[in-house]
Amino acid sequence: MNDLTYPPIKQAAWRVAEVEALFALPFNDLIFRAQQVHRAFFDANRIQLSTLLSIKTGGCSEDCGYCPQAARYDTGVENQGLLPMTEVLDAARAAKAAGATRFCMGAAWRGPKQRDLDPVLDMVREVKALGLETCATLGMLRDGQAEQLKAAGLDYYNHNLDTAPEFYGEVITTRTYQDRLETLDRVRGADLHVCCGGIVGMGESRTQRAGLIAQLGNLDPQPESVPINMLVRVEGTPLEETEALDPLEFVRTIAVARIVLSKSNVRLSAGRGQMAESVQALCFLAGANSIFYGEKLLVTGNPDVARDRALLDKLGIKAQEAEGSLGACRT
Ligand code: SAM
Ligand code: DTB
Ligand code: SF4
Repeated sequence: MNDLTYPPIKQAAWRVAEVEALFALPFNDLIFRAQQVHRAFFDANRIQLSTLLSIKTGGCSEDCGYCPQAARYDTGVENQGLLPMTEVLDAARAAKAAGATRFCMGAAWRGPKQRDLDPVLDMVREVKALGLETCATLGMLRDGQAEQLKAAGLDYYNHNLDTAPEFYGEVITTRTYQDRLETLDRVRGADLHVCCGGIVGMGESRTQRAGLIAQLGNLDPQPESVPINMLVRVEGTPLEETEALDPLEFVRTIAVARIVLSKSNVRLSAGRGQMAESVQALCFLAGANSIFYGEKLLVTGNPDVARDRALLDKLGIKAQEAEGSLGACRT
């Protein structure tokens, strides 16, 4: 059994039952433990800001039940081919000027073909040259592709496990859990930083939320960055009518992620647009130390920059600055 007290001593793999035991703690005890872990590894009043840009939108062949960009669901998303370099660089410059330290380029692909990857490599080079950390999320990678991204200057690759293995088949059938693990292996093998998390509020059970976090915690090494997304329920997707997750259960999920993934940046990701500021503040208290920053996620909305700045000011939270931002999660 893992020691649930401070300091966290983790020798063996996380078992789902251990992670569930964290979820079952009284709320105040859970948050207290998450704060202790958070403060052992991070400045508790500093967060990292990542800005997303959809560089290729819609028309995706996959069937991810949450996703507005899957071609098979009628969600009103307008398909758009790969953006020209100038638009990507304008967005990256604006993100940097607004205070983001990382720029994440997302593409609605099952995975990139070589002819898709070549222009993305150029984008990575140019965005990196602006002095931003670079991240890409392009779907499944084949042998050699992660190395090409690394050589172009990519810092992070985002590829999510999304949910527990036991619930996964209810949400996605066009790629397996194992496919995802293999892409993560390729990313790690190319010495890229791994950004890997999931989505909650898709109708999974608490045990399955614990299952997702156990999976993430047992990646070896653990991912440097862990996005925890609250499902954005988009009209036309199979998950549009899913019952909303209790916000306090979301806060618990963040706290458990913080305890299990003690040295990772835990990102309070999609869903902030629909989330009360008080709930976001509880997420920061529970150990979230990163957000998506900027008016848009990929195709859905996110709080605007002025609103986020005001919230951070109210909480006395400072944005991480560009230099040294990799250090905090590489200890
Ligand atoms: N197409 C690539 C892939 O799926 O690997 C990369 C982009 S995809 C949109 C990146 C991630 O966004 C998904 O793995 C999922 O975790 C998250 N996501 C997509 N739609 C979402 C939604 N409606 N609510 C919350 N998260 C979502
Ligand atoms: C992640 O975990 N969340 C981001 C990013 N990685 C690519 C995407 C969230 C997407 C939310 C719905 C949308 O706008 O498409
Ligand atoms: Fe395609 Fe990615 Fe959306 Fe799945 S999550 S449908 S792979 S864009």
